[in-house]
Amino acid sequence: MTQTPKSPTEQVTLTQFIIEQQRGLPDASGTFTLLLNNIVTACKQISHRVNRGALIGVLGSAESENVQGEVQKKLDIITNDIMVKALDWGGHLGGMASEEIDDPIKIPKQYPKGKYLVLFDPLDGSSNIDINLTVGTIFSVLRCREGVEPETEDFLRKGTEQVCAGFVLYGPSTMLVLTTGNGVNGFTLDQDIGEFILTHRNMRIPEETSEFAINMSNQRFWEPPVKRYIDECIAGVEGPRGKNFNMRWVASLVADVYRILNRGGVFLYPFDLRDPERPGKLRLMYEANPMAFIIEQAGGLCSTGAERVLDIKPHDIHQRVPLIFGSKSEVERLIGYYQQPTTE
Ligand code: AFP
Repeated sequence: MTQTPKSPTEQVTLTQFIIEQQRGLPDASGTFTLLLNNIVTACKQISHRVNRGALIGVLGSAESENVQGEVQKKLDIITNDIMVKALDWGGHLGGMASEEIDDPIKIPKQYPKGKYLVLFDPLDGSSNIDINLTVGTIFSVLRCREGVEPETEDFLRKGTEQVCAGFVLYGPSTMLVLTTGNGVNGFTLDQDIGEFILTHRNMRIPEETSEFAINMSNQRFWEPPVKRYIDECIAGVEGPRGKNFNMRWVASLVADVYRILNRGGVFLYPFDLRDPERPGKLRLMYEANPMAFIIEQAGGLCSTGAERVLDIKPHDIHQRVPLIFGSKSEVERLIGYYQQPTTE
């Protein structure tokens, strides 16, 4: 998708875009715009830190573990703090949940509470940070029952209930990809003026593709439908698909999603047999749900293989799920393989 640069007078900033989208909605009070503004401010701060990297001593391990038992990077902690500090004071939120923190984060008593909940992964792909690859922040916004102190239960809602989902990509450019349930739009941070500018209007995933993304080192643990699908891709022009496929795996979900939004493809982090207690690697509330909302809004599909991700009723705020998404025809094919009786 090539983008033609616009002159400054023709450019649409993120704030202008959101205000124009919200205008005309009967119950829009401007609160959502302010909330989004705070998320974006945090992401600009994160972008700055990621960009400065070793110059400001933020790379490397923090020698602590997060709630998932993963070793935290210094930037996992710094970015989590940036998100919390940018969001807790505004009066728009009833509470927050972070992939890095065990329990939901309460709004400090001195601040008013609002009608939204935000869930976020402050630095997705952080194992890539020390090798200067693309990382990102993912967020998901839900409505909150007004006047209540939200408990974990209040966050455990299906992905279909999201009012907004987005991610910011810290790559060669810093980009924001956003949906409020009315298509997907991409914004590029103009570092000179500190504003996100609309550069990718109405992003659509191409329906057909010949590119797949999966961590091949887990091959021996895959279930038969995934083995079959990947074997057929690898067989190329001589195989049942009759065409050659290419493989890409960044190991940064944000980067893999962004590629698929632009040029199609299919991404798989499926259930595998390594640890039957762990149904997948990616987290439903911080990764799968927001990405599923974006992917579906861009015309793609997102499934566990057995069910639509957005229809999963969560039981744990840090729950993991299998994740398969991308170009519609490929995901439909995979779902079809899951529905067929296995021969192995
Ligand atoms: P980190 O945030 O620990 O780097 O994990 C990244 C991630 O959650 C997601 O962004 C990738 O798609 C996936 O893990 C990569 O997993 P593998 O390292 O198992 O390939």
